[in-house]
Amino acid sequence: LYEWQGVHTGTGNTQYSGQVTLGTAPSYTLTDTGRGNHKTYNLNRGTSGTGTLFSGSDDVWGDGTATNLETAGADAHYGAALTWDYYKNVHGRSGIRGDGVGAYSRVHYGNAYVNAFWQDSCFCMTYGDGAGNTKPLTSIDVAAHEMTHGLTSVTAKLVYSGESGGLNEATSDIFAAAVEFYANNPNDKGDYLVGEKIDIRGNGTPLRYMDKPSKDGSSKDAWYSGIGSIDVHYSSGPANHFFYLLSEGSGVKTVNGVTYDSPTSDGLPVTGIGIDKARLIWFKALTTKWGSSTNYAGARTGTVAVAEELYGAGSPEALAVQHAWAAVNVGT
Ligand code: ASN
Ligand code: ZN
Repeated sequence: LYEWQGVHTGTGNTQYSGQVTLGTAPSYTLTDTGRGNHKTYNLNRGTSGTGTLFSGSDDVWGDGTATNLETAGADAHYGAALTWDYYKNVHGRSGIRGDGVGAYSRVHYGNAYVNAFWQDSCFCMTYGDGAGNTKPLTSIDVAAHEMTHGLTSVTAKLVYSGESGGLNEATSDIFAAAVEFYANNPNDKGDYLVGEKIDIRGNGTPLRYMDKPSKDGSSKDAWYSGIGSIDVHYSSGPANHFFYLLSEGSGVKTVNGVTYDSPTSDGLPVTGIGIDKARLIWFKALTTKWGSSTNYAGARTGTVAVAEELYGAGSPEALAVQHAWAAVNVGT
């Protein structure tokens, strides 16, 4: 009885994550009925409105290549589903607003557009196809990064400039990594790299590195007075680095086949507490301690307070938070 109202699934042949199960609605559209009716639309190179909701007769979406216009839809729909599942199952938050309502995704924005973005005005995320239209920006980490901008905008509301802007960007990179680890997709295992699948630079390197942010040539490994005046995608560096150190510790370490080498600005080693605890600390600080003008010093105060609430004052976790901030020059 009522089976027709239940959660319905189709098959996605994605470009970055292999063959996956997608939440779809009969008969058939990319409408995820089990996740707040999150929908995925095809802008077909337009730049406004929603274009058309992906629909088809066979409930199989894409063929794993960018030539098939459904493929980017499958990747985006999958990334949104993983991000939904992560926030619900790990942090107990149902949807970005916590109200059980899905957002929506738009793919094939513009012509060879090399970016993806979240907009509060539509409560939606949008993906370009990349240069040459062969590498859409629809990988898991990019989807989670953009959706997390929505979360930040309804929680801490970190202003997107100055140090708060760096923390806003870092929050998106941090949960991008957390979602990727949570997904554990065999074609896209968790890592502390951002955008390693989309080849945005054309030379196979990731967009950002959390173990040593300066590897991208622009991001900063540690805080300094004046970091608030650089681009938020670079002033995010110390917070990304903090999160890596808190999760995995300093020095050389291989995780899921990727080898990291994370320095500390004070030269003292940091022992990691694991990403499962680190992600809880960042989430609780974001949602209960920080506000629109929180800066690096405030981020430290908030995360230390949260770690003490969760694990106790003087606990290894609370000490690790302090050591990891000291390691990126956010001191007492
Ligand atoms: N993809 C970029 C980001 O999410 C777009 C922007 O600069 N806001 O950070
Ligand atoms: Zn961003």
